[in-house]
Amino acid sequence: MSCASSPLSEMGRPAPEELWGEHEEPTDAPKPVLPSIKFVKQKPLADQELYRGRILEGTGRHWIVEPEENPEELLECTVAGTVVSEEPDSSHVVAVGDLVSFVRTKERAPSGYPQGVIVQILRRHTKLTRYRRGEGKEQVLVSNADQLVILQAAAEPRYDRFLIDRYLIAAELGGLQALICLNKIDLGCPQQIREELRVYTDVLHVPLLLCSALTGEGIDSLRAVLQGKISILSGPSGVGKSTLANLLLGRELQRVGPISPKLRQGRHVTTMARMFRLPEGGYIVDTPGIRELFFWNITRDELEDFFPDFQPWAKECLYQPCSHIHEPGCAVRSAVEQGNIDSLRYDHYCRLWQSLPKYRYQWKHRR
Ligand SMILES: Nc1nc2c(ncn2[C@@H]2O[C@H](COP(=O)(O)OP(=O)(O)OP(=O)(O)O)[C@@H](O)[C@H]2O)c(=O)[nH]1
Ligand SMILES: [Zn+2]
Repeated sequence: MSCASSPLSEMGRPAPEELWGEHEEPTDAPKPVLPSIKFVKQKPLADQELYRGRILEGTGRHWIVEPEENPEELLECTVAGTVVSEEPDSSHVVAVGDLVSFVRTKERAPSGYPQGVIVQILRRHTKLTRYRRGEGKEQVLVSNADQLVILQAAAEPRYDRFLIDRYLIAAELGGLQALICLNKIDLGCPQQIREELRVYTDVLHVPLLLCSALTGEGIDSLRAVLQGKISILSGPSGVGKSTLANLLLGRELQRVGPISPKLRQGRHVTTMARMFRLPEGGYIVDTPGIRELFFWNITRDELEDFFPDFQPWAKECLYQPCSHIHEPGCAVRSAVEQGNIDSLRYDHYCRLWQSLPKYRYQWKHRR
């Protein structure tokens, strides 16, 4: 196969033989290498053309890949026995949102899609993760998204500020922009809600969007912030996630994907995220089953880093470092008493602090 015939070369990317070092280079020519590859066990499928694509959904073993060169043609892929990964510590080798290199195979999958084999996972720019208790490893739920849309409702169910605070931490940990979207505004009073959520907009500078999937209010603004971005929609059951997604996609969102039920094995299938292309550009990621809980690999000492609203006062605490829980002369607690720090945020800090281990190694033994 010549370089000229390779679709990857045409797109300015290394041809497969360059990736795997297949052909002999003149000794004075610089060796083409991919940046920061952590481990390569052997050369898999060395003489086949490599394509790039994005993982839209999967079962843990089978993955739907949207090829870069033709997003309309989806493939069902498995993962090669030996895969080049830039994320070797992650407990899931492949995650929804991953950018991958794959080779095509001749057969068609039972789903009717063409088939392929994933041979490389590119570095993840962002990740929404959950900590897997007892294993000491993170589980990547969605990678390479731009923003986390914290979906809540004005009522039925009324927004949950503890959940908002935990999602904000998850976003910060994963390098994602956070955005609070409050649906069902037809059931609430916008002024009152804006007032109650003022700490997020005015102190933490998190955008707040009020909308109603029922009346259409605020939907254009929501479309505008999603356009061209990869946005994870996350929120508790009943806030209107599916209704909003249907509205944004202009079609019924199918909660069950195309991969045959027989292949849907493994304990994480029910929590698998799915990614959908928006008509106006960008993607939304549906995250069923991961609405409530996040466990993450942080310790008590690190928690205050996720509460930037405490920072101006934390410097003034008598003891340094200060947990802001029990030490005398704590300026953070004084600021809460004087109304300078939102008291509910402080309550949530205390609840989280209690639930976190003191030392990182203790995460491994938590159940
Ligand atoms: N009043 C009002 N009701 C809404 C709105 N959006 C959705 N609903 C209703 O809220 C209920 C829950 O909506 P869903 O879209 O199923 O919510 P969900 O978040 O996907 O819930 P799960 O499927 O359990 O995850 C449905 O009865 C919707 O019709 C809204 O903007 N206003
Ligand atoms: Zn303190």
